[in-house]
Amino acid sequence: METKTHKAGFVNIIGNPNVGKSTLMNAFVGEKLSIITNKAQTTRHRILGIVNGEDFQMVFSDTPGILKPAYELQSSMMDFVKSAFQDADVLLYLVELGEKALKDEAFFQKLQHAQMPVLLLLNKIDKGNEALLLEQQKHWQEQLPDAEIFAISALENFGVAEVFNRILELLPESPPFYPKDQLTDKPERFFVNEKIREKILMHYKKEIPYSVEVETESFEESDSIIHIRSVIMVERESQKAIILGHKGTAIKRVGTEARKDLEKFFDKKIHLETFVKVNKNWRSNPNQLKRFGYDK
Ligand code: GDP
Ligand code: K
Ligand code: MG
Repeated sequence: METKTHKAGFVNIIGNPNVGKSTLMNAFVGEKLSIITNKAQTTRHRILGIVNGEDFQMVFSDTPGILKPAYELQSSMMDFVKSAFQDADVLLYLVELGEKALKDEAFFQKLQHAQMPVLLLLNKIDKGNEALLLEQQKHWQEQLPDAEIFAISALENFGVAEVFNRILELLPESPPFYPKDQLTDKPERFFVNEKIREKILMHYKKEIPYSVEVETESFEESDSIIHIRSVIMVERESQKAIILGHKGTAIKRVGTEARKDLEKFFDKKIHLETFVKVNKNWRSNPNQLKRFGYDK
């Protein structure tokens, strides 16, 4: 009797902030699961993106960029990165062309001693030249002799298919971990929160985006429309005024842009209401952090 084998495993993407981890995961999955901006700390959670084939399931995970934590929220973010080391069947270590080292030495030592295959992906090669690429390949080969190196552009989808094929070869034989029609581990509300946060990252300066958390209080879907109510939380009254803007114009822009993107994401008409509330020092409060899902 012929038995068909099935492969499945966890493919975890790690690296410094802003090297293109979220762009790469979205390229693999073919959906805008992770929000992307040119600012560090855009990604705060570990987000799964699942790619299903007839005889395989690849469970990608996007993680926050590696940093030395300065407050409680950032420590939780680094716990997500640590967990990504533990359950990986294949590790994708993403570096940006021109970069020389990981922002945290301890994480780099973990990489050097990793038990699973490590693919070192040199990203953003669309911005470089041949000489720089050769120099970088040499540098990383010396740093991580056991890693296989690929040159890619996540943004332009260059080299991504080659990496995908190599991962498929490396995946262990296993039944699927998730239902084969599942795309991610996060609920719908998570993507609403993230989309609103993306707009805040894009439109506000300095520490404002880092002081914000978004919580969607209700998500009610009918045949024709989704009604959503979301609260934007800041740490201080002064930040609330900035988020609202003169006559509420700033918050209105966030709401309109988020709604348009969410209509594409959910493929449905959306009615989005946003409120701004002060939640004093939530970033340093373990109970609040738990409430917002920063507990692995
Ligand atoms: P992350 O912080 O590692 O998740 O990085 P993001 O995916 O959020 O990307 C950070 C910035 O780099 C964004 O402005 C992306 O558009 C940009 N970026 C990502 N991949 C590439 C690439 O291959 N080429 C270029 N030129 N830019 C890229
Ligand atoms: K980013
Ligand atoms: Mg990211």
